Amino acid sequence: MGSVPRDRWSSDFSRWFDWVIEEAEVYDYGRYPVKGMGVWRPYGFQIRRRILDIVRELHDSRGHEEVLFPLLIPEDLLRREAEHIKGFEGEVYWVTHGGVDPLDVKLALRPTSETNITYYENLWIKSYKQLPKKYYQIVSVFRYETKATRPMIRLREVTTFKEAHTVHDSFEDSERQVLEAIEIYRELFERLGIPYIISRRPEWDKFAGALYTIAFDTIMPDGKLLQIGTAHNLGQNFTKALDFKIQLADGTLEYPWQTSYGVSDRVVAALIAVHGDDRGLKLPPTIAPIQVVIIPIPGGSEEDKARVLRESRSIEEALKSSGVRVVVDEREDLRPGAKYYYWEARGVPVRIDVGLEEVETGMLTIARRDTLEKLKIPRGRLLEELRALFKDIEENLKEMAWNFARSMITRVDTIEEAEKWASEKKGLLEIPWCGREECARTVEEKLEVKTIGTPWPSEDAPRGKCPLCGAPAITIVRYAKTY
Ligand code: A5A
Ligand code: ZN
Repeated sequence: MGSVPRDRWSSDFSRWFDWVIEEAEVYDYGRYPVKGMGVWRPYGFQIRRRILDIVRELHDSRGHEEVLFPLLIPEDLLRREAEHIKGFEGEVYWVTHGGVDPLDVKLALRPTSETNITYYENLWIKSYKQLPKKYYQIVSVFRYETKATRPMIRLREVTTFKEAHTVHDSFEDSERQVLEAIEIYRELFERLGIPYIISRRPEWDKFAGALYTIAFDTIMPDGKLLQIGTAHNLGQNFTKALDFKIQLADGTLEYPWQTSYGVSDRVVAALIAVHGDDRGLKLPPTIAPIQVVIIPIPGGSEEDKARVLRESRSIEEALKSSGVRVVVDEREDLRPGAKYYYWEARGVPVRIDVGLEEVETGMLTIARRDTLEKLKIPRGRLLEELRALFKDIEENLKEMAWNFARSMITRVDTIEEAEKWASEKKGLLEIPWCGREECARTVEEKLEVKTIGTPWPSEDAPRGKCPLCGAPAITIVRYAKTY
């Protein structure tokens, strides 16, 4: 297993990604006259929708309620929380006119929704008895990103922004909520087979307006990290800024505590990136819009052709009625080889070749997209075998992705080793740390990496010293190049 050549996939990942989303008709990017905006094409939309089905299920089952808040936020409201606006100032798109008239109050296209959601919570929630409250919405947000924009990965219109916002009657309960958020994202990434590393972001890289940020990162094929989800404890920062108080159990009035957590289009990008190979997508069967493609192998007389086609359609019918997403590729202008190429690029997990031999022997030839292995399965046992195969493919994809991710993590104790790593290897670097920003900043500059943060949950303090200042290490700290 895992014998697929991955050269292009890993050596020129950005180009591979641009190629695969176009080849598989997932996402059209770069041809629109506005930068940072793309189009979910029908095939990509179906992948996205299946992922969102899981996202919704994970939130709904834990008492979150789906809602929809306004896209526009008046300037004074967005400016209420000082740190928040400081962080987002440079990224906000402003609506300044209604028709030809300048607006009295400029309106922001939401870069995120803490302020307008808190505004409503203040109107709706009066008492601890209504808490905890957990809302989420799946919407577009707009960020005038200044780093290089990339399809799905760094958008200016983030079209698949799931943001959850919660309210609590104590700090302890908001801490419990952060744990629930982490559990939700863990399960999401487990189900998608996307490897993840959980870190507490350093103070200087937390969400603007939060007490702290816990982030999920995955390792892309080129060794760079991609942040694929974040959970923030907002403390009372926004409730104080909006003068939102509730009555506590003891009768006193207090500002409630909040959390927020989000994922985006990046989850789809990660799914594509961590599983793919040089031939294209590899989709887990649970997500694949098409799980099985049947290729009739023509040959011989018109009569033989008709038999092959009849058998192909009959297999299709049988699978369809059992809930398998299946198509027969009956196109006459394409040879089987071209069809293989076409469906491999689209990541269809299982291919069934039906030729005259298969019709006559009742033994079907099956090809797995994940390993490119071929196997023979008797027609009579097809459904059971497929079900087992789907499970196996899903587990294998996950395992291969995790094996790669684990191979990209390096722990060292000295700065010499760290420099050696920087010149030879990619991925995630872990070093003992004294906790001082200054030391981390020095490493960032020396190695041209970003501080990813400290392990979550926190590990026992490593023995030894911060290799920069010699002070006792209080934790491990992580560095990497990032998207
Ligand atoms: N309100 C909170 C949840 C929030 O906005 N958090 S966040 O700023 O960290 O964004 C949540 C997630 O959206 C990030 O972890 C990242 O995975 C994704 N994201 C952020 N900016 C993005 C962009 N420009 N394009 C695509 N995804 C983005
Ligand atoms: Zn130090």
